[in-house]
Amino acid sequence: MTTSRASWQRPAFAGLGGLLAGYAALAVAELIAAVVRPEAGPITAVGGAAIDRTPAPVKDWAIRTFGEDDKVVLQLGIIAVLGLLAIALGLVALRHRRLGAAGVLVFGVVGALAATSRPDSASLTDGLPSLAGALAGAGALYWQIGRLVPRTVAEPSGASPEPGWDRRGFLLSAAVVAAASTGAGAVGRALGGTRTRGAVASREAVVLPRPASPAAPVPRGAQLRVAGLSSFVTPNKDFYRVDTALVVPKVDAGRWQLRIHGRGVRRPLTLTFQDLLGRELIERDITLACVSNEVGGPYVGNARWIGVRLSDVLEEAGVRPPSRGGPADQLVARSVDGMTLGTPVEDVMDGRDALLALGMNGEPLPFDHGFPVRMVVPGLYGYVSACKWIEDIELTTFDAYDPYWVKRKWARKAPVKTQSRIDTPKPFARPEAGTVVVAGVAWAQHRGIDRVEVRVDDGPWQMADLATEDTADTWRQWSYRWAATPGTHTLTVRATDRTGQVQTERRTRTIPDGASGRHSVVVSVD
Ligand SMILES: Nc1nc2c(c(=O)[nH]1)N[C@H]1C(S)=C(S)[C@@H](COP(=O)(O)O)O[C@H]1N2
Ligand SMILES: [Mo]
Repeated sequence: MTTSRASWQRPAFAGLGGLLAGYAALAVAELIAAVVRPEAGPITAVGGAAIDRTPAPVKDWAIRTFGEDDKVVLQLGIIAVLGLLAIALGLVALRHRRLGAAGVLVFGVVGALAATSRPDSASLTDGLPSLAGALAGAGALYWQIGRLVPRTVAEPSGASPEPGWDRRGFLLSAAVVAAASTGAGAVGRALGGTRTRGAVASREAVVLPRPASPAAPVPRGAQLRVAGLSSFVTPNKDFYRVDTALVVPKVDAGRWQLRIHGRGVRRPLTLTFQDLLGRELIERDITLACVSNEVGGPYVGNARWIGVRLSDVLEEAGVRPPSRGGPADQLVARSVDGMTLGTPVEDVMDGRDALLALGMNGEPLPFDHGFPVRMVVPGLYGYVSACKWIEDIELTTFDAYDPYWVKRKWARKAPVKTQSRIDTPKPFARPEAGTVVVAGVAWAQHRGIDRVEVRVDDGPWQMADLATEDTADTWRQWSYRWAATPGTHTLTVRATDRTGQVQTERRTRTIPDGASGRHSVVVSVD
């Protein structure tokens, strides 16, 4: 009675069994990861390991193509590949049951290696989630496929034995695997939820004290009224996010500590969040920019930060900059997720307002932007200064240590390049002939913007109107009233900083120390 079963059914069921085994593996792995460490889950670990190994040009391409969705795309990609491999292993298992199960284990080992190789991986226990998941997956596969193996049914009549397989048995085992995996996944998520609840509660409990040194109000003239122009202060929800974290670290401020140690540190310090809240706080407007920002790109934003002056803390620890005989020229900041960023000690102690920031635009730092504490240094790209979720500062030298991005071919030192961007009109806009307001932003943090000019096609450079400057550490809006004539035109912008440096025309890639060149926009005037 079982021989008439359509021949496609066994392979189809084997594929389904493979998929469910993969599901079981991931669900059990995530459950164990919720106990061990959320970042040690296989998708996060493999994704993170992939990010660590992605060559800079590919990473740049991904950021360009997928923007801030790059992480979602990566994770969906991993899941899709794992799904296909799981189906394949199901089919292998149909022929060689042990081999299929062993294949699942191999993936477990790969996941475990990825997890323990991450920079934030403190111990071998990070391999546990993948290994446990693989064991569960291998077991689930072996068991389900067992139902698909033909049994030799002895016929009472003595006729030739009829091969049969247990369709109901398979469907039952598949249902059990699916239900158990869903249950494991749900428990894992619930456990993960309690972990993050403490961090969320600690953030909600933060009351930012009044800064001893408040920022002056933003001058009224700093914000031009032009539709389509970036707002002078970037709201937190719109602030760009660039980091390698597939799971945003949720740190409980009550347990957070920052250690300051290393070469030339005469008094090593360990500071709690309360310690920082109790210190003299300063408030500053600082524009942050990413080295991966293309000319005209979106990875730049301006916020009002509250925090402790980093140089105050360093001086208390007995640190002297190289210019005053200090032995350390590099400050390496390390985050809870193992990221390392290296900043020149000279820069953070030269009088600029380098911050250990606790607040952003009037609220505690959002988790995405580094709660509870991050660094912000005016004038330096984020990857050499703006460590989010910071927990350790080590004084060392540039000779002795290369941080994360430098190991990946980015420059050791990276001051922000003078840049400008046209926000409006947008590329390929079709404005009406007549007066068209061209406007945008320009930045040269810590030097300040002195002049912005606009050129139409190959015409002469025309002076744009500058908005009032807030500080030399912030970007500056500009506008230009263009008498637009019908036809297709190219608008180009260039800025000059207060050192007299004109934004170069020379186009470079973002690697190794930031894109240069001028932003232009093509429009056709009706
Ligand atoms: N822990 C950690 N801090 C980090 C990064 C990171 O990947 N991990 N990325 C840096 C980079 S490249 C930039 S440009 C800024 C971006 O800060 P934002 O996401 O708050 O805009 O954070 C910096 N700090
Ligand atoms: Mo960046």
